[in-house]
Amino acid sequence: LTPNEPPKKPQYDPTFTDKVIAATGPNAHLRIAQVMPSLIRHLHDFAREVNLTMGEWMAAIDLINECGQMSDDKRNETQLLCDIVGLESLVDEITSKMLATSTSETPSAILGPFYRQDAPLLPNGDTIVRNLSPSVPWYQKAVEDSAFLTGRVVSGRSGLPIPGAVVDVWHTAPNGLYEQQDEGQPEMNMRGQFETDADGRRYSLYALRPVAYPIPDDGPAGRLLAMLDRSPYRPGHIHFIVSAPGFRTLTTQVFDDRDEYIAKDSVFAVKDELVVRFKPRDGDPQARWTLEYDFVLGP
Ligand code: MBD
Ligand code: FE
Repeated sequence: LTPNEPPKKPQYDPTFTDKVIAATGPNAHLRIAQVMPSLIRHLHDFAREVNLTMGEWMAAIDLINECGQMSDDKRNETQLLCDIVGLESLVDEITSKMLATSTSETPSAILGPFYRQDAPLLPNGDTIVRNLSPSVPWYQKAVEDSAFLTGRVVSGRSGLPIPGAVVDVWHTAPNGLYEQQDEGQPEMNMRGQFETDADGRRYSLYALRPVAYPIPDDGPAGRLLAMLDRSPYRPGHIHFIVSAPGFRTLTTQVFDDRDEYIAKDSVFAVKDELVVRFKPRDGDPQARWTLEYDFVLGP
């Protein structure tokens, strides 16, 4: 285009999209035959709406290929790409609204790319901070943010606490890095699983108030954020997967209300019910803060 030329409004072949959809065979898989015509229609409409050029399409192909090439068990760049356009949060909302039976259930939030299975099962009252000594660079911050986390896991239907529920928890160290991103942290640092006990029916652990941190921005997802003039930061958050036999497993996050990034999460996971307030804790040399949080599970 020369600067003053009005944008062209080409007429595209109006039968083309239907022709592609009609190519679906009679033995196509049921769900695929349901989903793909809609995907094809939206992709075609999108390309026509923005007048997508071959050069732009190829740049997108390169970007997606690069996401796949740099992904491994420590980094999932394709997932991150979906996260920054809100797709993981949207799919999480759709899934939970399809399955939820009541509004009393704790809202879900996205899993994110840093979950690790098989975090150690620890006794209630243990800590997930595995290397807290004055020699770690963020020792002082960890002392200031030391926190006791406790609560019940409750049945949404009966309102009764569930014994034997498992709370799988993980968050970053005060340097904003998950253990697998950081050579300086021991294996499974800031991760653990806790079982609600039969008597108190509570989980309890020592952790830290979470800090805001940037999602990895040295790859294609980060470049796209920069082109969008957006920040890579997420508000400080703690991840949980809460499960119990007979109940729907809850994947969620809680967000510290002190955080300035609460209103501008780069992956759009914040929900009001998941914003929590830590309270000062007296007389516990292991923690300056307490968070009490109940998880309500659906059937
Ligand atoms: C994270 O730590 C995270 O929790 C999500 C959802 C996306 C990117 C980084
Ligand atoms: Fe996270």
